[in-house]
Amino acid sequence: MPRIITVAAAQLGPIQLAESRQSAVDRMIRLLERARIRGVEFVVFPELALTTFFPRHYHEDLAEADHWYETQMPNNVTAPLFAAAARYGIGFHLGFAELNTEADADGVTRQRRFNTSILVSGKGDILLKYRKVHLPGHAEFDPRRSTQHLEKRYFEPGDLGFPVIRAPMGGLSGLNMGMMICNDRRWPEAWRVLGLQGVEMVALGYNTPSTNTTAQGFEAPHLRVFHSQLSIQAGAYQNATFAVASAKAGVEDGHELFGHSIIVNPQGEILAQATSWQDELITADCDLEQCTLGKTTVFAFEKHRRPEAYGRITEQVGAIEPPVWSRDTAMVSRATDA
Ligand code: CDT
Repeated sequence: MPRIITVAAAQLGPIQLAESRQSAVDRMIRLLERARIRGVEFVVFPELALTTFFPRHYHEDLAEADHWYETQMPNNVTAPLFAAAARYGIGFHLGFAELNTEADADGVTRQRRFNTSILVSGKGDILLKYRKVHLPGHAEFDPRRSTQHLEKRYFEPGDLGFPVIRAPMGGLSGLNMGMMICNDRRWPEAWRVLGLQGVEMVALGYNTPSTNTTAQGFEAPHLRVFHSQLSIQAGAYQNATFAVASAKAGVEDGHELFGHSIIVNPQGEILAQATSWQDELITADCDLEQCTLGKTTVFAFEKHRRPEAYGRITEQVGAIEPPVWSRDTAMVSRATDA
């Protein structure tokens, strides 16, 4: 029985500061309607899809930013999106800011803020939640930047790891699905943790500025898209998985996001790519059998991985400079290698 699923990246054009969540949800429902006509079974919406990319706006008092977050999901505003998806039998991925109030072991309530995404089934059930691990940017206002990127102020690093679930999706009784959010795509460790759970489909939302205001001339704008696609294509290939990467695009609050949403196969090839800075649906038929080649040959992890050589990946955060070469260190290194 072939395992084929039709998927879409539902790119969103800009959501301006004053645009309401209700309007963003209406736009997403229109994209779902187009998805239904094209026979799509799973749709990926971007990171922080309900509002403008608010981490570019500085609030001294964190509480002043609380209106950007969702305290429950679904809620009154997003319920129509869940209902539309269930009506059409289409599963979806949605990124949003999560404000969670919880009591710690001592009974003290604490507010926790995460950059979150969820996978929702074609029946409207939340199947899996992920909280962004790799938060880019900075925590304090940076006067040298023309665009602030305050994710480290507004979110704490995700505490759920990189989970994968075997989920019913479209006509398939089970599909191994995982998520990452924006900056995560640049980290091979994130892909490999998903790969080690047999992931077959990675849903990924992003908001990436077209220019890096701290690059000081070392990163031409065309390289920004190149680096995004390089990371997604390499991650998909090296873990033998499909990836559906959906962007926010265009000029939002005066700041440009580069779009270029893509769907990638397990060979690392781009199957579909957005060409506008608007709301745009790109689709592809994904034959999951295409994951088998990589998973059973070059990237048959159980045969070829050598975790005993990868200790630094989990033991160390920053780079540690190597010893300076000398005849003595060369001898030591030969002795250690032997
Ligand atoms: N949203 C997000 O993670 N954006 C980052 C921009 C990094 S520039 C500070 C990205 O990796 O695309």
